Amino acid sequence: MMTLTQYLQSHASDELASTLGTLANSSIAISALLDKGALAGIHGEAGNQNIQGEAQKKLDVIANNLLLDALTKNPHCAGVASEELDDISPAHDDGTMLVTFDPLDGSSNIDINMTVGTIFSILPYQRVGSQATEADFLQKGTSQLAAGYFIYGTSTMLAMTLGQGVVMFSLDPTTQEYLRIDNQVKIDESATEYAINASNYRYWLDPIKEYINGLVAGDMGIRNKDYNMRWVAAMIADVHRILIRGGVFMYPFDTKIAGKAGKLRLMYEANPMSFIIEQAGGASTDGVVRIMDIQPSHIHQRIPVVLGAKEEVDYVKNLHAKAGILANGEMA
Ligand code: AFP
Repeated sequence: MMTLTQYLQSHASDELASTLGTLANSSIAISALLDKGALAGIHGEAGNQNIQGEAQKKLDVIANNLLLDALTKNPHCAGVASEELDDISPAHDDGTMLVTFDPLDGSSNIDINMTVGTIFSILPYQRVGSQATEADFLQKGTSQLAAGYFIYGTSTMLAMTLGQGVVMFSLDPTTQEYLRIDNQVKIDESATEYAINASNYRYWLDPIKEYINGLVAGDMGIRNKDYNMRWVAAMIADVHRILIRGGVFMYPFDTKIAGKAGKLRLMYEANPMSFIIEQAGGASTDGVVRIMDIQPSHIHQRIPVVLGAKEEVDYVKNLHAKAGILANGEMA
């Protein structure tokens, strides 16, 4: 079986391969800590809040520091931005890569022994020779050189794209090496499974209410077929399920918290996952426009997300268009 190192040697530039290698090594360390669990003292709160105002779990902080430390030591890395840190961290002025990451997506799952993961996105650095600033990171998702996630589930896996399809690896616990298990991950255009946090129903806009009403009605409603529902509360796990057996995932615009356009972060969650999903044949939108075409306005920007099976994503987009929604919930 092909190892990740062998794959990167033949598919990526030296700089990209080295950056991805650093991410992979950090993921192996995070995976080992998760395996030890309570015995490694990683459960519970760290006692701080991140920039998003969310309580940080101990392992959030540990994983963040591990990645930050390893990436800023990599000479190819010009700067790093983490979901957990207020500001970006400049690294090597001569580096050619910028890395954004969510060190532990789904961190509320740690204490209940359920799936979490690390999401990453690699962007080109355009001002080699100068110190990286936040503005350098504000590139559209279409600029990504690579994106992916490490999922710490019943086994540790990596799903990744370099812009030529999606490839999946599994961590061999004996050799501590990632081995390729799938070279052509594909998502069906149609779906019978959806993922949404339905407790937010009363805060959604009408097109999402109408869409979910149709799915819940199953073969007695407008969609004329039954749908199943799953919600792991870790985007990483919901996206992984979609890559394996299809479906659609949503964290749509809601009015729960004034001024917040959805919950998920454009640079750490939405863009990397959109790159993966599109490269596997799926689609991704904020309800109105393609997520990877959105010009980021700031590093911690939030965005509504609907991604997965193309037919379902198009259906949701049509409902938004019919209702005259222009962008992020604005009415025509
Ligand atoms: P945490 O990393 O703070 O647990 O958030 C995970 C997440 O951003 C995303 O991975 C989930 O899909 C979503 O939040 C779950 O949100 P709800 O708790 O509102 O269901």
